[in-house]
Amino acid sequence: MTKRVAVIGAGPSGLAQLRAFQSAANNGEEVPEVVCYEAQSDWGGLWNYSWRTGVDEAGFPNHTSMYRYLWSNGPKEGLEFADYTFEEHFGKQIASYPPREVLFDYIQGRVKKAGVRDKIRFNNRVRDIRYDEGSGKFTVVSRDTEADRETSEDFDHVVVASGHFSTPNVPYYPGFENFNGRILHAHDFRDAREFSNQDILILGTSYSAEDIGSQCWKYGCKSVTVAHRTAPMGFDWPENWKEVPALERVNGKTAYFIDGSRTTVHAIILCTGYKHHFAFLPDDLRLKTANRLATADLYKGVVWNHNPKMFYLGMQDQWFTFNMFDAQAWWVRDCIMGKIGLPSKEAMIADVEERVAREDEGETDYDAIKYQGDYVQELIDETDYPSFDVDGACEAFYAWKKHKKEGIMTFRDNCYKSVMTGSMAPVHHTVWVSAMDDSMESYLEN
Ligand code: FAD
Ligand code: NA7
Repeated sequence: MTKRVAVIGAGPSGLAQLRAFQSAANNGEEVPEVVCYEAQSDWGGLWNYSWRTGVDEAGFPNHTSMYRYLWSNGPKEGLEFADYTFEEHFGKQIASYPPREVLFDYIQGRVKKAGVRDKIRFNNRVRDIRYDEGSGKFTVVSRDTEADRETSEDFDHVVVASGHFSTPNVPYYPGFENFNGRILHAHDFRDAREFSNQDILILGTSYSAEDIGSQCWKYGCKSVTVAHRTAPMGFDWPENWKEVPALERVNGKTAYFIDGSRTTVHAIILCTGYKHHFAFLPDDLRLKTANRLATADLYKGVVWNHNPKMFYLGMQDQWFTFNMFDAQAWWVRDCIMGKIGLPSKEAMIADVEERVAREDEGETDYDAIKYQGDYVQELIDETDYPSFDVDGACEAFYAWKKHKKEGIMTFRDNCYKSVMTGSMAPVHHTVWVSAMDDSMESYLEN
């Protein structure tokens, strides 16, 4: 009997899993039957933009956290697929920080070429997964939201690729209930123009805070105030941008900070991160982890220690993205196909402990980038995923960090060399602060 594998989600991680199996089939190997469940009507995960906030067409939580005018927050040279380069997709080398639509197109190009769309059941939201010790199988219950019908099928393996930047972490601060303005989480932010001529307060100091603040500034908000809980971001911000200590409370339209200072704002944007949230999983299968590089309970960052027939992709905090998901998907494929064996449960637990300790030893972002690069390399070395210069990709990230320090509103004007093809990205035709049109057509005009 052919094994059956369920993949939950057709974002970059789930698509990597489909491509990994298709690549083995292309090489003449006998591969399991793969069924990919995707809640949305199209693939691409977060990159499949939706104007919707709140609930989707079927009444379930809307998945995407992406917004208009989003340009890649890191160089594309760090995320390029080793088996499908930007040059192959676009027929030429392109600039280093593509807008969302360009990356969405690139992600789709590879899986269209691989011909895996028929493996995906769109509009199918997985509602429940149970493991039966007796049969050794997982039962996956899904709702087809288009047909308004429930299905239930058995599988030998489950690969969870449902993402973890979708369920917002929403803190409460005293006075929020009486704030005379808009309070929203980054997950529901869609268009910076909504805040033009407004004074905005941002909570958080990570990617969303930096980028949503920059978007609002670029599209004409009056001022940006960013409150930090731990430490300021410390970039060389424009003059109408300030960083202040943690928020204490709000009253009316006034925000009060713990150093006694205050400011009046029209809107508060909570860039306070996301939760690993798996509404469709019972406790014995459900990953509970902080957003970090060494996730809890996952051997090699992918195998669920408590039931190694189950896998998770892309659950780490991310410097590397698309090619890391590939490295994981190829490794999981080989594990499912019996080409890679698993050690004892004790050894798998020890593996996680070692990864956590090693991550904790690192002190800087550079250490974290190298740590994740080494992880990608480790997985690639154990499969036939095309080898690439991972240290070279780390170099692109180091240069990116330096360019951000030099100018937070200019770093996207830099270009880097592809570690896949060796060619240098062209300088984009318009500097990022002046580029208001984020369409693919405009971006490819170089
Ligand atoms: P996702 O992209 O989240 O895809 C998960 C998929 O699973 C979705 O299609 C969803 O509908 C589906 N799904 C979820 N639950 C179910 C269910 N129960 N049943 C069926 N289907 C389900 N990365 C970069 O490399 N560069 C960037 O510039 C960048 N910018 C980002 C900006 C924002 C605002 C955010 C939030 C993230 C950004 N990322 C960026 C990181 C992003 O996490 C990855 O690029 C990538 O999208 C992760 O892929 P994924 O497949 O793991 O998850
Ligand atoms: P992150 O990277 O998880 O960062 C979350 C931020 O939110 C971080 O600065 C936290 O501060 C801050 N935070 C969390 N809880 C609170 C409370 N209660 N009050 C104030 N501040 C808080 O999430 P992002 O959304 O920025 O990035 C996620 C992905 O989206 C990323 O991969 C990007 O590519 C896009 P702390 O430092 O813990 O004090």
